[in-house]
Amino acid sequence: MVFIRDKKVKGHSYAYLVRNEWDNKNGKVRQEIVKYLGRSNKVVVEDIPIEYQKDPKVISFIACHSTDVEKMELTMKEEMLELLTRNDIKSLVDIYERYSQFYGLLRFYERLLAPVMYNVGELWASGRLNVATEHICSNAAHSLVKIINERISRNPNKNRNSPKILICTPEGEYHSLGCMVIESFLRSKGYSVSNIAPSVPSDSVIAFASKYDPDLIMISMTLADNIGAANKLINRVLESKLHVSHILVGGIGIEQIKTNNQKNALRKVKFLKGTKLSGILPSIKEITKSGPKYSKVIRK
Ligand code: B12
Repeated sequence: MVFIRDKKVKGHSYAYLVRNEWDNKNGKVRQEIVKYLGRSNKVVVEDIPIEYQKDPKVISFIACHSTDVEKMELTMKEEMLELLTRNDIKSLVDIYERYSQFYGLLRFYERLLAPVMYNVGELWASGRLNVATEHICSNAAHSLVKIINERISRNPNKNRNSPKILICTPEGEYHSLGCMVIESFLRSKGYSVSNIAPSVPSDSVIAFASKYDPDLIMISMTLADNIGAANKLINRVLESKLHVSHILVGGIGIEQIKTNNQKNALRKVKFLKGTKLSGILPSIKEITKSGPKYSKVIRK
């Protein structure tokens, strides 16, 4: 068993990788220094001998002390890509647990899972990853987020004053991981969320929403080509008798699209360009800040 000892000298912390060895002669545990690692806040995974790099005690020490977290994240992203291609869900959950216990769920999605999936897309687009392996990666990522969501549902953190949210994609849009990730994060914050992605015809969205009665609808668009379907859905929601106060549209597919902000503001539609996961909660809070009971637009 190894651990990292933190030794203070003249106000500075220095780290030593230490191994516990059983000493048969003395009948007790002996501590042996494996490696001097230098200043504690500068220790990175690469400083650790390879056989100990995945040790939870080592990872947590680096996470707590290192100012060079980016290097650790880089290593974790490489590891995740490899695990996704092998569909190794157990090890992916392990990385999620190791990372999120220090940095939280939001950062896990934003700094590890999403960038790794974007990388999968680039590797596929440049012919360095075949379609089958891309699909394996996507399926494995979905399985991981499903497990995380099940864990969140077991420890609900319901906030009765928060708006009810419906997440969907326009018809023809099959990218659904972004929706699952948003669902996961909002649920962890106590929101009541229904995620009906991917690709639901507008009529079915309206039919479902009439029963669920959401305060907000979030539309996720990954392919710019789906703007027609997204507009159709927006118009159908606005024409319906749904009590929806706002429709938020986001996802990488809206980046290149020209939007008429004035017209959209009147229609209570917001295109949130460049909004990552961390920007979603502030956006929701901004439009619902008028009070906890949160005024709905009632259309007759
Ligand atoms: C997995 C994947 C697939 C899977 C999807 C499976 C599934 N059930 O989701 C499959 C294999 C089906 C697929 C198919 C296709 N794909 Co694809 N796919 C991807 C890939 C690799 C990852 C997507 C992903 O999971 N991202 C991770 C999530 C977490 O990120 P996200 O979706 O962006 O969501 C975040 C933010 O955008 C934001 N957000 C999202 N929605 C919303 C909504 C609101 C309101 C807000 C505020 C914020 C917000 O928050 C989210 C969380 O952080 C991407 C690569 C990429 N760059 O995204 C390519 C990619 C999107 N696909 C691409 C293409 C071309 C296709 C196909 C056309 C390929 C083909 N020829 O068949 C088809 C189209 C299918 C369809 N009609 O939808 C291209 C799109 C290029 C473009 N610019 O148009 C990409 C970019 C790959 C590439 N580099 O070329 N794909």
